[in-house]
Amino acid sequence: MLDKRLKWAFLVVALIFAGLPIAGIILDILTPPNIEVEQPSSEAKPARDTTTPVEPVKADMVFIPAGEFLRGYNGGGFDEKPEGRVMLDAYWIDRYEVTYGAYTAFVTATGHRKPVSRYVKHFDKLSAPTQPAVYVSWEDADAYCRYRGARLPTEAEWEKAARGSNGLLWPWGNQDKLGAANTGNPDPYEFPAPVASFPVDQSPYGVYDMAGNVMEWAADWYQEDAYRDASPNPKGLPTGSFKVIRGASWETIGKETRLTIRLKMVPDFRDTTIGFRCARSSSEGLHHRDDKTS
Ligand SMILES: [Ca+2]
Ligand SMILES: [Ca+2]
Repeated sequence: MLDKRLKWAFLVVALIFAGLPIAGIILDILTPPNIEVEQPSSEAKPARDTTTPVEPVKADMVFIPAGEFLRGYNGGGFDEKPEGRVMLDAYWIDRYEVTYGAYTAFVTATGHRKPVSRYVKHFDKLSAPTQPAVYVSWEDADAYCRYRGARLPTEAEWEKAARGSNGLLWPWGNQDKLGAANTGNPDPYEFPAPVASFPVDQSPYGVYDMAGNVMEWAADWYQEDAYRDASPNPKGLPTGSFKVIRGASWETIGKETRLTIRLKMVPDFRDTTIGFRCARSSSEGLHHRDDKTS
């Protein structure tokens, strides 16, 4: 009797095992196609790394020590004469032209007017975050620098930062060099280049794009015979009709790109060839690295 039950039990088990592969095939058909369900991870990453700034060019300022520099050029135009040594206190100046990215952040934060109008052509070629801000009036530039706790450089500060203390005519020396700065002469950029794209256009103090890229507003009212007065820390007249513009631009054609050339423009003028950088007196907040040890 027991023997018979064992035989039955064995038969049932054998039938079950034999049926498994068939059941597997049937189940396989009934199972929907392979769909991977994303498992929530405890180490989920944010969509964007918020610690990385969108603006890749930092507001880096260069320290210009106190001392004399050679201002003007006797071989130049009437307003570049006479050349002479002028004393300046220490100051800081932006290593780069103010970028479109930095200026846009200022516009967003303050509601200041945008650097564009229906008269601006090729805006898409002028508005990358690392390109210099253009189409800014003197007042716009002044407002941006104040927002940053800085100010526009005086004409003398701009000139010393560009030429060094011994009066170079270009940041790299006393001879013009085609393609060394972004001008309208042959070079790889038809429009403003991202700041510091021309390593040769770097002054003895390491300030970029003083020869080219965009022309730059200075703080002073333009005065034709300003260089006759060799007083220290010149700031120009208290009022006037035109503000000073220095340096050449991506549209400047020909040899008139030397650093001593002085231009003037009404302060509310805006153009895609004009940008700016900011400065700050050494007593206005920042301290030179060496000051820490003294
Ligand atoms: Ca060019
Ligand atoms: Ca420039």
